[in-house]
Amino acid sequence: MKILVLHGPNLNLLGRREPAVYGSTTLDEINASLEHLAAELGCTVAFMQSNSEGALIDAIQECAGRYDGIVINPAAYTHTSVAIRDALAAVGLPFVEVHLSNIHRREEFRQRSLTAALAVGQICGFGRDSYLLGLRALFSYGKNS
Ligand code: CA2
Repeated sequence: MKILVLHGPNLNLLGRREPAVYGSTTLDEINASLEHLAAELGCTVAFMQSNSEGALIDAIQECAGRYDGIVINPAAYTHTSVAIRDALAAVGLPFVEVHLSNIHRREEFRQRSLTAALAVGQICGFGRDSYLLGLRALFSYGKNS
């Protein structure tokens, strides 16, 4: 099973800014943990981060025929991007939406996700573990379907 992990805008700053909100773990450290877990599960993971909506959409479209599923943190685009939602719908692959913070206990504008209704599920509020739980969940969903 091949899974793409997509990180949205500003997540490249993780561990370097706003540690009180997003923790002190860097994106490279999150990716390394995911690599480790993927090896344990017996699947492969690839990673992509972009601050650009169009680049994220291109990456989602390019998943067709290459990946079996997507773990995505669309970051701020979660709350705004009909285009990312449409790309996820068009590619038709199972995906899990993850967030470091619990978006449901934050500002009202963060509580709405345009993508979650298309996802297999959403995991939020567990920091780095949201990604690890997301990978585990997508892997077992894929194995059982
Ligand atoms: O909790 C999450 O994972 C979010 O997707 C993170 C987004 C935010 O817009 C969503 O509402 C929830 C923000 C990512 C920005 O990450 C930063 C990391 C360090 C410093 C500044 C921003």
